[in-house]
Amino acid sequence: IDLSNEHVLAALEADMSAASHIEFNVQSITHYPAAHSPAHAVLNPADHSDVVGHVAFIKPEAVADTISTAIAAQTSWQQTTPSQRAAILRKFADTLESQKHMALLMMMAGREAGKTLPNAIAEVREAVDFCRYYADETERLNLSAPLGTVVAISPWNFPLAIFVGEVVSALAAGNTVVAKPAEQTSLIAHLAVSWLHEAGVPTDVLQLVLGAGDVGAALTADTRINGVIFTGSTDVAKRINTLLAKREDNPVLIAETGGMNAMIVDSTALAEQVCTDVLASAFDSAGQRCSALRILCVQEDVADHMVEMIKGAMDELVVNNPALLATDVGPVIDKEAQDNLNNHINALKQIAPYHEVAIKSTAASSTFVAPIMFELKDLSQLKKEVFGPVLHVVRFAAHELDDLIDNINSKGFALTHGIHSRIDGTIAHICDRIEAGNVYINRNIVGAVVGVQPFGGHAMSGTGPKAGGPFYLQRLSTLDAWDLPVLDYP
Ligand code: TXE
Repeated sequence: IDLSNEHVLAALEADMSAASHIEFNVQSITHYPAAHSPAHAVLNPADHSDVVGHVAFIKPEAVADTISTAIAAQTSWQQTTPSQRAAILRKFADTLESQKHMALLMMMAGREAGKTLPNAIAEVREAVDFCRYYADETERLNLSAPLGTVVAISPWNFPLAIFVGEVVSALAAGNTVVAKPAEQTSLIAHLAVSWLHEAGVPTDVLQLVLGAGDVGAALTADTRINGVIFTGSTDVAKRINTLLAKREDNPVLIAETGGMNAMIVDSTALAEQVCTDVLASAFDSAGQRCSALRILCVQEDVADHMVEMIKGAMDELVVNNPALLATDVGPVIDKEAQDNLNNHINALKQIAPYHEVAIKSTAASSTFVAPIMFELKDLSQLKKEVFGPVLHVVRFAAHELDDLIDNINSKGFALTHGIHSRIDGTIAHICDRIEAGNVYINRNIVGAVVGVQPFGGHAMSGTGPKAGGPFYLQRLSTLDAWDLPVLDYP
């Protein structure tokens, strides 16, 4: 969708506002509708007076039946050809892209997850890209030896893209799937699964179970499952890993978890470019991306200038209801996230200078957190992963570069980092020493660019293989890597 085209924008706004008054009432999509708790209301994080819908969670003791259903469906799904499965995924991708469906998804990403309009579009686009990429991949690899039944557990911060990416990768490889989206974003996941069924995935091949961590725990504890695809916190990934490691049959775990991502800026960097990239990397999606920038390291001779420039740019950020076109930063997902962030922010305010953005929203009840930049003495003042619009700046002298990199590495995460420099030698040196899945050079830090730039980390950030890359589907099948055609990947 071209946001610079007035006609397209007007049509989209009309579609979105027509959809914005709908209340969605959903429960899991399984063969066992009775085993649900009473429904609870889903509130728009930007304005709690907007009730988006009602969701009934499945009872944890009922999930064993969904696994039995998925196992019973394995044979028929396994007998489909890669091209038949690919055709279904492409049909689903076309559905997502049609204006009516896209407007509904964007409205839902805004009302349920607090996404701004550009973020909501990016979300739909990424989901579409995952479908088409994994459709192509299953045909290229001619995949016909799936793991069996895979559980897909996803987070709320990319409630459509990550959810769809996990589900369609497992389906493309020929697995039957039980999908559990984050408890905060059941509604958008429900839309996606309904449309996957309409596109041709049988309802027992893909089931949707709605619930919180106890439901995820029950699914992953079922010893009949053959694999888990998980995106979320490092703590939960460790728990799932412990469960699966107890089994002798080696179930597969693909986990994508957190990060403490840094950008190193030396004195040769282009200040304006750094400023633009820092704002996009740290505050886009209200900082709720595993790849978001948390630590900005600026060489001391340019630090004053750079920090002043970033403060000026921060003052231009519009923090408001994401339904408004002018909004740059929306709310954080819920009260718990807001409280966690406020605890971190209030503690740091006691010991470090800061610059904070004003919130424009006037909603009586909402979960906004003002974007904030702290100037830290050193990295020891930042103890854990922070998941929101909080940027931490440290200064370094040229001779301290290696110590700085060691300090960043010692945090234990290895997801995404950035470098801004005009010296090739410096860039190569940092790339050599820094631990990361992806390093972004002289640009903003982003996540996956499906099929072009696979995404994922190691150490506390994940297990690999990288999402949207050529080895992902292999991990979801039982074929050995060397049985498969090799792609000449750039
Ligand atoms: O995670 P949680 P959240 C990371 C990000 C941050 C976190 C935010 O760094 O730490 O995700 O998401 C289910 N057994 N990334 O707070 O709590 C839960 O219901 C099984 C990294 O939602 O881990 C939800 O569906 N499942 C990233 C899912 O796990 C359990 C991209 C995630 O919840 C469970 C996005 C249990 N015991 C976010 N407990 C990347 N690296 O790509 C909870 N769940």
